[in-house]
Amino acid sequence: MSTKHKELAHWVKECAELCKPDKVVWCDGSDEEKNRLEKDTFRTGELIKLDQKKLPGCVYNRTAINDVARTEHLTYVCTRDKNNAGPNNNWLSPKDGYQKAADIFRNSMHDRIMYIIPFSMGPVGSPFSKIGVQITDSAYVVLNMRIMTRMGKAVLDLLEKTNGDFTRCLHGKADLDVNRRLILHFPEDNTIWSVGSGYGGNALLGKKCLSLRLGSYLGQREGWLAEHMLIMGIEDPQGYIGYIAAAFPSACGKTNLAMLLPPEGLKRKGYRIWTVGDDIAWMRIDTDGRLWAVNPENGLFGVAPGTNSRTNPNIMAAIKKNTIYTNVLLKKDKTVWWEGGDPPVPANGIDWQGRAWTSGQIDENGEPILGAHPNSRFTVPIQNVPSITNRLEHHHGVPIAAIIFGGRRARLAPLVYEAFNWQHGVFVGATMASERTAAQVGKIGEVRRDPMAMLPFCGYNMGKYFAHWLVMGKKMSAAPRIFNVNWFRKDEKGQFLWPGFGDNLRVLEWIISRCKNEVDALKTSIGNVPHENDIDLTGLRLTREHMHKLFAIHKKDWQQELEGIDAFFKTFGNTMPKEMWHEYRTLQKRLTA
Ligand code: OXD
Ligand code: MN
Repeated sequence: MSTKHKELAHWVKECAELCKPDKVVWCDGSDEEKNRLEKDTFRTGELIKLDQKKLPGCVYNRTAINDVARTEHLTYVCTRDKNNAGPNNNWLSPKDGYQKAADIFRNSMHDRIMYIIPFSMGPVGSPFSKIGVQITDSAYVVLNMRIMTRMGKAVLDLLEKTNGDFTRCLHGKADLDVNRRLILHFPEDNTIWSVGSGYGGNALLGKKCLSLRLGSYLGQREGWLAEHMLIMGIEDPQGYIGYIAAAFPSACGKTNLAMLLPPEGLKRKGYRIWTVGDDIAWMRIDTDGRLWAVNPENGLFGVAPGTNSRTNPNIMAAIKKNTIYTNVLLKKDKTVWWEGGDPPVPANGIDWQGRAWTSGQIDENGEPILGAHPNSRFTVPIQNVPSITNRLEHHHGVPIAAIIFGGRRARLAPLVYEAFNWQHGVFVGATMASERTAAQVGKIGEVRRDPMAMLPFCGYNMGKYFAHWLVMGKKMSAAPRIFNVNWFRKDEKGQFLWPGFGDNLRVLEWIISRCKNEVDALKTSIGNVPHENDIDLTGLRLTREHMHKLFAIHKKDWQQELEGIDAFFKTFGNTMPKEMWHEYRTLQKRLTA
């Protein structure tokens, strides 16, 4: 197989001349291809076949030990003008970027196969979808792209038929050396180069690189939004489905929320949840003045630790077949386990680093030795999820009633509050902050500002990104309402105050009622909060005092927060829209009133 698409053929030739693979293979997406790739990787040991009776179609992978998470310090936006990348991105000039990466790519694929993967983010052929072609020397990446995107012959046929444009995505593992690793975005050339890593977020270029970094850049130019958001529908017994899009920093439970099961106490109400996406939303304004969202992906790349039949029964059902497990514990019986997984804890196994592991082992510092890496993952087709929407292939997507922002804040933010209007909502999103998790390299627990959960993913100057959000709001006659939630508030003893998981539906119920104008709210200095009995707590044993703690607004803490926001906003200089400073000052006033 090759291609009639002249530009594509030319680009592939150029990349082959740079990387010098043994062989070029065009991926068609067929089952035959999948079987062949799996066989090859079983032979080389890159993948391990799991027990096909217990886990049909499932395979296991271990990454290099130094290659287990996104490496934000090695991720760059390469624009001609540095200001366009903004203070939120590492920057290299396109010339330097290409040169540095080319030095690593050069001859890096000798004795390797170069795979060519045509893929579509969004339904194939939809005017809202974007086509990319990823080149990679990793069969593991091909197998992941099969799950995460729509890929293969249908996409290439379309590209040839329309002689269309495509994002050039060049990926190579090179020597997996962290000192020779770069993840580069060239938005002005519609190009992504990633070298030296095989980890999902760095290597599956349709996800963070195309759908968010290049996507946000394109969204600003073309008048839409590419966001780090889950999309879900909440259907009430009358059949009304309220769709929400929600942004949380990495590893804050987006996947769990997107497919939650109603808690016992709310079962009588007969809600059903429909999962549309767990990580990325592309949103456009339609002729009805509302915001409509599609999930451009076709699979989930979820964090395994902490996932179990209580926290997420839907995903536990989904990952029983056709799933790729990465860096989890491999059990003797060729099944898998991870910390916080379903019991029983296995007595032994092989850990994510390939070492013999026994439960209860501790290291020289007395810390438990983990069987699974904290950022170990499963890659699973979205169609496996029992709660999957039937709207996945609608190019139009679903109408969004509410946008939700959230983070991990042990003290500050109440369980839920609603912004006064769109502009205030943009401020709420712009001031999001969270404690760092294992999905990013760095110190776990440290608070970092992460506006709209897009700090690592906004492909251009974030000051301009906030301005774009403001413009989008002005264009809508029926804009979604904006809320903030915090499932992670703790008491004096460090215990979580809110049960989370399925019980989060209680908060979503209030949010939907607000969108339908069914309940009033209480105005506070930071936003509107629920009246005391407006969150249905049936079946939960939470005292009044407990709820007060969940909703307390400590002015001192908020004043301190303002200082952090001030310093953060200032880093954007005069690209920070004046409306954001206006919201800052009015919040300051309300807090001192
Ligand atoms: C992810 C992330 O993998 O946000 O989705 O890191
Ligand atoms: Mn994510």
